[in-house]
Amino acid sequence: MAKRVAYPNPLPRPKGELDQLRAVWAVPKKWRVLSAVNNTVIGHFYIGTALLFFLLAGILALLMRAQLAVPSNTFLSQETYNQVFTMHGTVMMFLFAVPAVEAMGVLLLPQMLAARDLPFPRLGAFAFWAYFVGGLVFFSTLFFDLAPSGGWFMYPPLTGAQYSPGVGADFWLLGIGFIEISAIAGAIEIIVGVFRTRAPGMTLDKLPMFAWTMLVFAGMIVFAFPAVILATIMLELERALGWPFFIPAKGGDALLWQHLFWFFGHPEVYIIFLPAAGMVSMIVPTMARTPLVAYNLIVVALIATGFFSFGLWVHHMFTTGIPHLSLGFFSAASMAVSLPSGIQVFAWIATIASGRLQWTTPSLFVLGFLFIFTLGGLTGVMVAMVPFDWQAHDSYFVVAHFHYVLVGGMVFPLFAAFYYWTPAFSRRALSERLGRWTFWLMFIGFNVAFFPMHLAGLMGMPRRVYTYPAGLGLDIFNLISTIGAFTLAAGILVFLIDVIRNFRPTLSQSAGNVWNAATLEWLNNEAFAARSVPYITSRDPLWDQPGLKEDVNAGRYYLPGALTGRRETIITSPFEAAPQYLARLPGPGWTPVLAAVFTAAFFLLLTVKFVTLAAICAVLAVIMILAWMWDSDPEPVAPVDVGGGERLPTYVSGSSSHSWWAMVILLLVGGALYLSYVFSYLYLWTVSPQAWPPANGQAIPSLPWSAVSGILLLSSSAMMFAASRVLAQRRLTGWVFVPLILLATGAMLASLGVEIAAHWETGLRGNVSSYGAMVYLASFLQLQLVLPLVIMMGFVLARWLAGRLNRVRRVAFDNLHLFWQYSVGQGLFGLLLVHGFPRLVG
Ligand SMILES: [Cu+2]
Repeated sequence: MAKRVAYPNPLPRPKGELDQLRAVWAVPKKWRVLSAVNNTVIGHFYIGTALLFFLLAGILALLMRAQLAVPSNTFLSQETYNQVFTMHGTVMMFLFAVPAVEAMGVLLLPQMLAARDLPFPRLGAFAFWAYFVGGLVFFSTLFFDLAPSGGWFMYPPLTGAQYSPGVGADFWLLGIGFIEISAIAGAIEIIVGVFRTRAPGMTLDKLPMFAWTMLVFAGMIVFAFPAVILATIMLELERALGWPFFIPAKGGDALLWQHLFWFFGHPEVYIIFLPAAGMVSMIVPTMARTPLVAYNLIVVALIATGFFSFGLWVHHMFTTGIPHLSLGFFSAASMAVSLPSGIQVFAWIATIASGRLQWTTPSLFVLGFLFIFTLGGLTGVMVAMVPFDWQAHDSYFVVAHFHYVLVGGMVFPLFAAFYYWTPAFSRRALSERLGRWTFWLMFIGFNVAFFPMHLAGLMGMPRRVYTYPAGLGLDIFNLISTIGAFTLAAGILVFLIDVIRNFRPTLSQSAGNVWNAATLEWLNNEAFAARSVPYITSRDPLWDQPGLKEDVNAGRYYLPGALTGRRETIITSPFEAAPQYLARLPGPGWTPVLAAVFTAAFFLLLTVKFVTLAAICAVLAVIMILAWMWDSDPEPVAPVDVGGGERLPTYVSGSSSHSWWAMVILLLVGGALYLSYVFSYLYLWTVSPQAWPPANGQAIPSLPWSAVSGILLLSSSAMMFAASRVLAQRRLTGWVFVPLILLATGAMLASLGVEIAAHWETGLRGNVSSYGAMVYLASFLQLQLVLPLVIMMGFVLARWLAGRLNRVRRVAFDNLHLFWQYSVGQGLFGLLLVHGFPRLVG
């Protein structure tokens, strides 16, 4: 093994090295810039789009405040108002908050970690474009009176087919689908990026706090989003096919939706808040000119918050009549989760106290955040008390509470971040003078708008009403709130003027490290991030490692050029950040854009029931994805010297490959989705145990049926293991390999066919009882795995035939194999549950 040398290499760099690096990473010119996949370009698009949705949803808020300014107002009709508040909440949560923090991660993480790019640039581009196209179409439903109107959390039975007959609810259910896909794709990118593309020497205890929070953020997405994905699948199946998951008369339960939704929805609050807290943890030390106090404790607090936030969802359901013991547990847990947030707040205060705070615009926004968020936390403890919540539930008190938490906890830190990081990406910093105006207008406007809502709520004003009669004592609070809302909007207007006047994006001539910050994103960055990848020995490298910046710029560290003539980044080990191999990355291309457009079109066409067109778009989307995957597993070349005495291989397969990591995370998403299914199955059984299975002769299929299905699954698993062995042989034996994988595919398909036929034979139907619906849902979820498996199998076969798959170059097969064995496991578990459980309890 090569000796690791951490010192900068004093030898002069070869001529033309920097020019070649620039050429390889060049951003496409003019309109072709849309085909860029580089994180800096995509990051800018991403943040711009998130801001656009923030403005659009903000305008909806102003419409609502205009309507509520005076009693008995007729500015908006009731139906329009319902659509407006539903879209305001949905757009703010799904199209602004989550994408905005993800966008900050995409833009900042590679620079912060001194990676050239994120590990899957095309996946990142795909995630962005799916969000951009789908989000805009989804928003425009408002202009055609087709927008959903059942509230952003879409409770059935209001959103079921009976009470929401139009396509509005379908737009929500399918329209949110691609946003979920986009969020999960981004989460995979971020987890693999943080674990595997850090600068050499940047061990986990030297990770910038923002990267820590993005890691927890992405991990929470992996486990929280599947619950809402399953819920949307179920409600859409109920609306489209009549499978009665949420209809009590047929054994369903509307509360199941609430459990699934809030199992996602509560962590969602922290999914938004934690990255914002991470931004604050970066800004505070710079502005106080001192290292962050209690780094380790903050990391523990972050992980604890991420963990505990999954145990609180029932506090959104205190008024639904659940047992008192559960109420006590969830009430206590809801109060306990304020402790880790408290740790962070005290760590920031201690950091500010131990340094000398510079009174800049980012500092102002941080202080504004501390004030507003703490107030929101205090009202949070109030509504965590069950008896108080019974009074305040569904009133404006709750509206005030969660706006203090979300706007205080996320929007103010985000604006701090805009002012803080602009100099790293723009020729000029934003104006400090306009920034102060922005801050004070926003801070005063926010409090004037939302503080009176606490009082209106306590006086009995309910949420989601489009008007109220005069003389109840609500008039004055509402008028003040409206004035505050427009003041807040004026602050954001000043911000936009500032951006237009001063923001000049650049990839090489930024204003630079104007705050004298300590972390690597403040090195001289271009499209490829820093000129060379430094060896890190400190948590605050630009403060503690003298000469670092000069050595990095002179190319004296790792990877000073384009060593294989392509885009590349160093993949490091997950904990110690020791260099492991050189990953070659793709350049610009249209396939991710087109794949995203077709994916969004698929979901939206399905909504308006253009099934054929939707199917065509799905096929086109798959073709585009396969086209980009085709060159994403490039041919291995000889190991290269990346500098510092480090010779790295250019190709690895197995568990150290970064794409293996991505697949494992994807399977965790699948597992979380399936666990949500198991929860729903058991939950509906407790609701109607007498119908499990129904007594009307629709028995469970006889044992041989179940056994055949299981044996087919097991044999397909065995054949894939055998195929994997064959592929590892030195002598290529295609006539064994190809039949093996084809037979495995046949067995997998047959197993699913047998399972569905067996239940159909007994006369069981999905639309008659919740039991039938749950049985067929298991097969539906299995089909969701089998379809991609068949497509991936075709892809692997094509690569085999084209000579792109062999003993060494086998990542495509390994990924398929992982996915395969997972699907076998899920299928077997499903058989045990669906065939075994009713026998056990029946
Ligand atoms: Cu909550």
